[in-house]
Amino acid sequence: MKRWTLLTVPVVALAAAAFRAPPQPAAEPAAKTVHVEMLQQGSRYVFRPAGIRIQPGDIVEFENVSGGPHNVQFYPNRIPTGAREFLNRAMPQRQGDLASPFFTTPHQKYTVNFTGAPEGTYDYFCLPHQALGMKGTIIVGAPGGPGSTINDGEPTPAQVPPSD
Ligand SMILES: [Cu+2]
Repeated sequence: MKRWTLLTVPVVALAAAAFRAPPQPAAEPAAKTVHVEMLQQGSRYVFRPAGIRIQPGDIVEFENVSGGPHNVQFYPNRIPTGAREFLNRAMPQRQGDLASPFFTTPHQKYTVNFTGAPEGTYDYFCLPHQALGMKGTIIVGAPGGPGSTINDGEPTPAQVPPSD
């Protein structure tokens, strides 16, 4: 009987230690890359999907698929507070306020890293095709601010600003 006891005690001690181990902190959700195509569909020019929802830290990758040149340009009055300064730092090779360069190379990609982005709703458009309705919405975290809201993945038509 003594032999069994000697064997059992260390096993019980190990098991107890395992139960006392502090719980692992909840893992941060891994950053993801969300792909948005810029394309021509017949006489229409679209971002597809036109509405996406991401978390701060995610990356949005735009791809010039067809119908270019396209660009990505955010509305200065339809983004969250602080987002203008953020985007003007985060957008590579800007050609102006909140404006990406024009994409002329087929399958050219343009990425915007939303690490540190203010949460809220970001509305944007393609300058060459703005009048044709080429517009999109990115919700970072929770929707908010003066931008539109996503309705079935599309900006609500009533909330799309009139073209100038
Ligand atoms: Cu376009």
